[in-house]
Amino acid sequence: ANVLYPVESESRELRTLHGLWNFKISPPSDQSIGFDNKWYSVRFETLGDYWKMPVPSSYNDVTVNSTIRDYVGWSWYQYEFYVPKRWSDDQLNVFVRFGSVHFKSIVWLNGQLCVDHEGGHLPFIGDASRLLKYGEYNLIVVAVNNTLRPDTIPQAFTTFPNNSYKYPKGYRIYSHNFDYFDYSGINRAVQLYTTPKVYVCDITILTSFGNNSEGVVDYKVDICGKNESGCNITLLDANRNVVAQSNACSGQLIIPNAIPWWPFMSGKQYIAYLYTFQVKTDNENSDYYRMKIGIRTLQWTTKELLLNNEPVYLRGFGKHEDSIIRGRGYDDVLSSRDYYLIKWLGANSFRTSHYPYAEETLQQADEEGIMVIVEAAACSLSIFGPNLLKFHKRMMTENVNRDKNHPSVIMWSIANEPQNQLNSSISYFRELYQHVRLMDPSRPITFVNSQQIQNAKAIQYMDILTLNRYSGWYSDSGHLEIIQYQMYNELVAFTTQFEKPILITEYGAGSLSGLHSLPETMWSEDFHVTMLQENFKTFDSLIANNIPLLGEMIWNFADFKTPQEYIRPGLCVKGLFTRERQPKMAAYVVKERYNKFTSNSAVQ
Ligand code: E9O
Repeated sequence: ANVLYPVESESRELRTLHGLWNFKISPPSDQSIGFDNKWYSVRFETLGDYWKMPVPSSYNDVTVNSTIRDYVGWSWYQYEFYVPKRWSDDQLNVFVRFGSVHFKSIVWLNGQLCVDHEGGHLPFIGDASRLLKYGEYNLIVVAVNNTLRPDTIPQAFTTFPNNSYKYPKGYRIYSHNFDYFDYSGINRAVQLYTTPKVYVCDITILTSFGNNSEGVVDYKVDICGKNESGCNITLLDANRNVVAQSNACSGQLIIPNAIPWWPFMSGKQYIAYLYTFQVKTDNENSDYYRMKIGIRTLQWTTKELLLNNEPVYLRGFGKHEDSIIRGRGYDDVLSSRDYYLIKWLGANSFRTSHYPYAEETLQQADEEGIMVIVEAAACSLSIFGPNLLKFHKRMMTENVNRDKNHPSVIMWSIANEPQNQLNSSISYFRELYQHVRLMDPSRPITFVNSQQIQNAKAIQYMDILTLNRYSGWYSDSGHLEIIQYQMYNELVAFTTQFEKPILITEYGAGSLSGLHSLPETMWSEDFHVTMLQENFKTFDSLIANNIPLLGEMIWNFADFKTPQEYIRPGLCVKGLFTRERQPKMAAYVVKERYNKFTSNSAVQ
């Protein structure tokens, strides 16, 4: 798998294709127009009618046009660029790489098919070497289709209500069961990069510690290209001193007195120490590739999650990639701001609800020492079948390949809130679990469950019970007094029945920033605060009574956009922060709690 994050080096050049692309949508009623009129080789300028669209960004909220905002179908992007003549050297490969296009894409370069891919939030690569032109403009065209189906991850359903009384003929209704706005388009980096013909195309790292606290790095480097090549491997510490070396493409590095990767603990000595793993291919025209790694171990039992042999307690939340105007478009500024806020809160973790986040975000998690549960884009699956399973497996393969080397990634969540009492879902999740387990033996696997205990069936195959619970909000709305009783008893029931530890992956309340009421009522900031505090008390008594609780994650870090509906004011307002990333009252209460913890474990 050739998905290594593109980096520059002595042997590689990298450039982005960011900026204003030309953009067209097919009329909703004529989805084949772009294909029929060969938009993949026609400059939109010559057609007259087109938009300018920034890349990377979701297209939905950039314009003032509601058809574009709500668009479901084929949209078309194109961009023109020059490349340096030296890239025509036939000793080089040139790849074009998309960090994420939502959802399905077909890419043409100079009128020729380059690559296609189905599935958002994950990178894919096309070989541009033979297709590029030198000394004249190159035209790249991307056709994007954001239509989800019952057999895609995630799922959506298209129906034609055959009801002439209410709807005109051919009227289409498109619906899905998840509550986030399905931002579409070229959401992440588009990069061109070169490599030598023989090049490093994959690296797999597994770390551990020896008996004398030496670090052990088991590694495997895949070399692609025609010729066989050896490898020169060097491991550098943060001061760029060489701490280990090898001449084999796969093997083991031993680092005396290795410094472990630790999660962030405010005010403490823990550091998220990173080494640099450097590969030089051992041939005439060497390729150089460098990647940061952390040395840490991960274990799980029926009671604990252990990082470097110490129990960890997760203090965090679920997030979204979501911001005004750019939607799910990756943005360094937003991502950095979020990490400042995460650390301000004293949190040590988050879940990438409800899809894999940008690679840049995970790199920053490695650097900051934030533990991440990487979740697949499988939110609210409701019907199951072989085609869906096949798709889901492929998504997991791509996801694990992409993220397997991050020390920050401590768990795979293969789905969020699926129906899981159905027989079809039970065999589905057992098989999916096995698929991921074979690829990655080193991390716990779960899916997030929102069902009542009597309907929570497929979770029996997971390593951890990850639960979403909304006592006082979705059930017994407004009844703050019942939270402790319900939460305590339910969590005890779950862990007793399944003999596994519990992680709360969602709880919380919606609040409108600035709305107050005393005594508390739903939607006020006051209610939000008390709701969280009632849950805090529950967690503390569970911990005090040795109930295996691995952590607490609030829904959500920040307010985020939802589809239009009458139960939400355009946003899910369960954020600790507003969508503008300013704190609500609840954020201060969480900050106070999360900073009380004196270690990475549950000790306060
Ligand atoms: C998924 C998340 O993306 N969980 C939902 C969140 C929400 O507030 C959504 O934003 O809609 C909560 C699911 C609650 C399930 C429990 C329902 C209990 C009904 C009695």
